[in-house]
Amino acid sequence: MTSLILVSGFEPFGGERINPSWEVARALDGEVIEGFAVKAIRAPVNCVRVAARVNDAVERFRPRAFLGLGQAGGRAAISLERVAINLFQNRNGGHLDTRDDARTLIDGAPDAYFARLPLHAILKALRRHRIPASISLTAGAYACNAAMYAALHALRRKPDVAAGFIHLPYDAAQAARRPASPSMSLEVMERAVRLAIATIAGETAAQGGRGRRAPT
Ligand code: PCA
Repeated sequence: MTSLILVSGFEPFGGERINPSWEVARALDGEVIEGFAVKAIRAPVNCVRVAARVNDAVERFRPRAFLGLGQAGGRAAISLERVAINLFQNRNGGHLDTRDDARTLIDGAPDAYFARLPLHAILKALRRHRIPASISLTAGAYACNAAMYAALHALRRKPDVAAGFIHLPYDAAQAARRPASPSMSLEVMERAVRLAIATIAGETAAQGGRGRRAPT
């Protein structure tokens, strides 16, 4: 029996022509990976709007797992995000500056959620396939964090549904315009996300009936 994994990617932003997260999500759309059928959704780069889009998609598709993808230009490796925070600013960069305009994403909701993904198992699978990867302690406070937070919040009463977020580097063509920036080919990123989904599927199958998913 196939289960559905919802995979979100973002539209291009910041003057880019593509966003590797959407390129990977759409490449995998419809594929069945270890019994998980991929349903890709394309999200807007706006914290409030992406949170609503993710929440609607979780309600509509009732997925067995959620994996958000986003572009983290400047990072050299596939980043497996561990934490999503209930804070947003509609500005990329990660620094809370003197304007201090960060706001609560969902009023009354917890300050943070931890990813509910087998992060260490995914990390091992990626390294075994010689793909640079690491676990990241911040998804920032922009639209990617908002997507991850919204998914974990929407699924808070469904602890057996895996949910989390992966940041991807620039793809090689994007980095050609900034030769000092690290990059990765779309093909390798696609392989990485496929491996992550296979690992999530394996863990979900093993989990079956074992109850609450432990944080990794
Ligand atoms: N990256 C941004 C938002 C959309 C995207 O692909 C982020 O890291 O928040």
